Amino acid sequence: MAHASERGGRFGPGVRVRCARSLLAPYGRLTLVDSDLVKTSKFLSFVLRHHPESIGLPLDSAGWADVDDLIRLANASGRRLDRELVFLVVETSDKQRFALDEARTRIRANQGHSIEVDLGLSPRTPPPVLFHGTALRFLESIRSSGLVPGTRTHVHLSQDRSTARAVGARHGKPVVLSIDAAAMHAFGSEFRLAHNGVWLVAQVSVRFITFPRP
Ligand code: HQG
Repeated sequence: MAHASERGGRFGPGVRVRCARSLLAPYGRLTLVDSDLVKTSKFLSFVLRHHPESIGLPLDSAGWADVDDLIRLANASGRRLDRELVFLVVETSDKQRFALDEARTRIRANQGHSIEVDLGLSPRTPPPVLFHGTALRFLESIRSSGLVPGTRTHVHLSQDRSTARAVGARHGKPVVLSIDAAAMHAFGSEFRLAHNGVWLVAQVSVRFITFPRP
C-alpha cells in the first residue's frame, strides 16, 4: 500500500516498465516487471528506514549503508538483488525514496524512518500552509491529540493537496488537513525539508490544523 503510487512514477504510468526493460537489457534481465521494482522498493524501505538488523546491515548515524553490503546481505537472506536493480529502483522511485552518494557506493532512505538517523537537514522556513493527508477514520483521534508521528520519527507534510490526498488514500477514505505552518514556525516548531520534497515536523497541535467541513 505504501508504494501504491509507484504505479505512476515520474516517467508516467506504464512507461517505467518499458524503461526498466531497456535499461536492464544489457544485463540480460528482460523478464523484469514493474512488480520487481515495487517489491524491491518495499524491501529497501523496510531495511533502510525501519529494520536494517533484519539482514544484519550496518547503517551509519546518517542512515547510509554500503551498497555492496546491502546486496551481499540481501542475497544471503534470500532476497535477489544486484547493483542494477538497486540503481534502477533509486532512479525510478516516484517519491525519490532513496539517495545514492556521489560515488554510488552508499545508499540511504531520504525520509520515512522509524529508526533514529541524522539526515543532516537544517531547519528551514516552511511555506505558510502545508497539507497532511490522512484517513477519515483517524479524524476523531487527530481532533483530540493533533498529528503525532506514530511509528515514524516525524509527521510528514506535503506542499500540495493532491500529494496529501494520495498519502491519505493509503489508509482509507482520504481527508486533507491544512496546516498553518507559518504560525507553527512563529511559535518555534522546526521544519525540515527532505530531499524528496516532504516536510518533516515533530508533531502538529490541533490549534494549527484546519479540518475540512463535513
Ligand atoms: C495518522 C509515504 C490517529 C496520520 C507517504 C497517518 C508519506 C493519527 C497515520 C510517508 C494521529 C500514520 C508518511 C493521531 C497522525 N491519531 N491517527 N493523533 N496523528 N495520525 O504511514 O503521513 O510511500 O506513518 O494521519 O508518501 O501516512 O512510505 O504516515 O494517516 O510521505 O514512501 O497516522 O509515507 O511514503 O501513517 O505517510 P504513516 P503518513 P512511502
